[in-house]
Amino acid sequence: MAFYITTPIYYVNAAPHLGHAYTAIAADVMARHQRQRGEDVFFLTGTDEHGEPVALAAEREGVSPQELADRNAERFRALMPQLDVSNDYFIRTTDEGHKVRVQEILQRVHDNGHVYKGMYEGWYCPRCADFKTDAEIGPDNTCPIHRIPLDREREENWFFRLSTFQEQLEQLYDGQSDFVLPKVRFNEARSFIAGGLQDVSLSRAKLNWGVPVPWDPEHVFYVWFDALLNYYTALSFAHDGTDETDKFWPADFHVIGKDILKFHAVFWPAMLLAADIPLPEHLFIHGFLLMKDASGEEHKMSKSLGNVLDPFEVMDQFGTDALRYYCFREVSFGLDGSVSTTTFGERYTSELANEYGNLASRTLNMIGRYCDGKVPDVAVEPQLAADFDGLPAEVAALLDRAEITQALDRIWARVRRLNRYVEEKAPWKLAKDPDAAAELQTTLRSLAEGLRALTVLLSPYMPESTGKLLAALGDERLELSAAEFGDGSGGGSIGELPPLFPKPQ
Ligand code: ME8
Repeated sequence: MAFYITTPIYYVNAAPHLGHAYTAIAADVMARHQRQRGEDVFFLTGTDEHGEPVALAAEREGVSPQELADRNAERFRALMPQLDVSNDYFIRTTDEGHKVRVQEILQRVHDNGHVYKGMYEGWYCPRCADFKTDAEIGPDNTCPIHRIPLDREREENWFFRLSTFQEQLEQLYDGQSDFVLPKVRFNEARSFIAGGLQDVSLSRAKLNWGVPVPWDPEHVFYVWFDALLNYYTALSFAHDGTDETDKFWPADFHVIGKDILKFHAVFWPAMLLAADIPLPEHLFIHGFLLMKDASGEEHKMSKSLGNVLDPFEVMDQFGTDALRYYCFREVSFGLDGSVSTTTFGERYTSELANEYGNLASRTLNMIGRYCDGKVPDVAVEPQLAADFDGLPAEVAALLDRAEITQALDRIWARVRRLNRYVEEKAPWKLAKDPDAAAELQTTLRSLAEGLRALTVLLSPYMPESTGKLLAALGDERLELSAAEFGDGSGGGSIGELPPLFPKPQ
């Protein structure tokens, strides 16, 4: 079965920050989990390079938009392997293959009668590239996201007849309650539609940094339609010479932040309907990572507000896996939540180093010391097995709804369960009692098995450290079925385990 997942494509107006890394890691956890289930996964990320956000930033820096795009796209592309993000392709909207497909599809939308020329007048945020509706305008005509004054725009544009899709979109939402997840965002999109849809600009006459409109080359396409189409166009040219659209479309999940809900939950399905293209299965809309600014107030982390946690610095200090773990443990995926270097350090020490890292090293040390480095070939403890029963299926069901934090919490509860088991059994005491030899063997076999089973489930979250631990446990299978407690066998030799979460530099 094919599974197709995407992140937003990021603006190349500035360098990446933790907010961008966050969505990429989330989609990566889901992609890796689906691969564990044997799905044929296509995972797409990339950069959004046209439109005002990029043209204006280039002007400020005194370089051409293409130069700025080339420089910053490289930084986003390089970020992915550093985050251990396993994307199958990295699309840039300046890719020739993308531009050609955008023109083809939007020409079809035009030919299908969904386009007309008209005059736009209203408020516009050049950073969001968004024509704001009345309900989306902050105090004194400012952008509530970027906190900058909105521009009053008046220009002749090509319009997309969004209003004519009102009923079809209502039917979509009424018929598919998990089209947008979580529920709170579904309701937000549904009420935006119920509020009445107005036609939206499809082209800009004022700008030349974009994909030219084939039937009116003085215009370029409004950047949002060019950008949204990346999810569809990439499949036609990502794998040189093979068009994989039929194999992977419709997408299973678009994972995005709540700032771009309207474009994805309203404009995008309408545009696809207009182009006779099937709709994606699900959108998952996550919240914002917040961080205190210089005055101690909490805001959305964003480059323009200057309150960003630099993912590169964090990874240098604590490692990539720690960053991947922290993002989803600290902030419940879907909600807004605050991050800080203080809570990062705390979780690193108390959870990763103490609860998980120490559990692993203690278990392996005891097997080394008391069992000659071999996992005892005896049956597992039934009581402990019962506490793991159904866990892989539970994790899979949660991740099917992109509930990344809840799935991680379930797994972590088993990390804690194993720690309690060690304390209950106190194998170092059993080792001193010749009558307890069998109990010691059962204990260490069960600990090794529990650790192995939950480590298979943790591997999409922390691919590097889990890989090292599974290698040391002598069983590197990653498929989901291998995550059943009891699926591993005793008798194998354990290997060296390097410190998984050493004291930070
Ligand atoms: O909007 N917390 O690009 P963008 C959580 N090019 N996520 C955050 C975040 C934060 N503080 N800051 C950014 C665009 N993000 C368009 C998208 S898609 C067809 C076009 C993440 O560079 C989050 O995923 O502004 C958000 O939706 C995205 O970055 C916005 O990235």
